[in-house]
Amino acid sequence: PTVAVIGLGYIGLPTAAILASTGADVIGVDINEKNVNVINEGKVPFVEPDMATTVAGVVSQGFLKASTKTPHADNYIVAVPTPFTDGHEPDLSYIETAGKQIAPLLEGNEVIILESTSPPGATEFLAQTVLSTRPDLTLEPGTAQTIYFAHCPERVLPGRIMIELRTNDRIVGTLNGNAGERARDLYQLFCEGEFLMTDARTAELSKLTENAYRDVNIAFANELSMIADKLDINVWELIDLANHHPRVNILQPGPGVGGHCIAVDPWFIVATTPEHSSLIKTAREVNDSKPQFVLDKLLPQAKRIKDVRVAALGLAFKPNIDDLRESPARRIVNQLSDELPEATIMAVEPNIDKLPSDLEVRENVTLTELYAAVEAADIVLLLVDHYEFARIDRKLLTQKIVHDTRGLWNSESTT
Ligand code: SAJ
Repeated sequence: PTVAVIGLGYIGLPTAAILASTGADVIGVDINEKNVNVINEGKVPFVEPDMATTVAGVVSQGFLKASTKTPHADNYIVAVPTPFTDGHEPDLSYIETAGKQIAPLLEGNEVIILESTSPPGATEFLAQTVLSTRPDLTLEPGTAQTIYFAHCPERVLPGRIMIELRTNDRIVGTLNGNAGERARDLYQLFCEGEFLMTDARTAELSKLTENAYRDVNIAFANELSMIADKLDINVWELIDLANHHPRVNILQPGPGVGGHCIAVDPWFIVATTPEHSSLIKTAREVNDSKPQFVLDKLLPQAKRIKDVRVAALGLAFKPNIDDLRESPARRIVNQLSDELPEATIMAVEPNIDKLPSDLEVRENVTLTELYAAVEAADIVLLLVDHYEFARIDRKLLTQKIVHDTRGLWNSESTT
């Protein structure tokens, strides 16, 4: 089959590469010319375990090509961003642009699969965008002018994408005709998981439901951490005790929720049905309030120390990755820098070798090696539970004010 994958980001590129590795003829399309060139050289623009070797292989064999121009293909996979606006409303403009790019190329009988995490109704919106540009085409199944639309949300975990693309079960939602079956046939080339067939709208909401479920559960843990702090109780011990109950399984509190999925997707449900989404909305607000809670605990102590030195351990949004998107740790370090202009803030992030631009411009923030930072610090603020931090010599932490937001050093933890 010929496949065009629109959007070569964290999902589009691994999907394009894995499809190409089955022998499918894949063209990956992206507006970022630099990334397109990098991929055509057989290299990768971001780190994901095992992806680089797959991309190098399929590019050298000619199964994967990248381009800034959308080609004609029998199958289109749309994996573009679906951000939200300042008012927490979904922004479907990238989906709209993709639809307008594809529409003029269609001949009839193509399958268009929306993979981007989307609010309910987005697959239909993509279909309407295509049809409004091409009124000669139709959703009515079985004609020579029919275009088939399906929603097939990805559910892979960053850091395990190449494995989970093969092994996860896959939800496939049909908008019209046998679109779902045709999408399934394509994904079956590489996916060994079970295929769960439904309609497009249910598929859209199921993906959002999974991430909202996790967000609500993390919010419960985060709320408990604030309650426990007020009562001078160790929240890690508290959760461990409660989790011994056979039907209780509380997640771990932290400095907030980051990444580009769990901190975003629940808002799509809230925006669609605000009158019935109070729990989901409150969970988002609880998780979003956690960075400020960490700062409110830390700042009064820091302000009492002259020329205070803070070691901020971790900038990524979760352990053992280099992804700083929507990271609460990064937000906290930025705000610390604002609130403590006289302080020295030593950021430690073993997975990057250069600070992101928002931190690099700050004079009081440096990227520092772990031991040097901890040794020099008055305050040690643990923000990400990277495995390098777990192994640190505890003796170094005595005499320091320690804020362990992840419970990594459990007994010393505060927030
Ligand atoms: N976190 C906590 N406490 C916990 C678990 C996580 O504070 O007990 C925080 C993490 O530190 C991080 C955030 O939550 O800041 C999200 O991390 P995560 O590992 O829960 O999830 P993501 O964002 O990497 O990936 C999620 C996954 N969804 C679910 O587990 C339901 C993944 O399967 C999805 O494919 C992905 O979102 C996505 O793309 O939607």
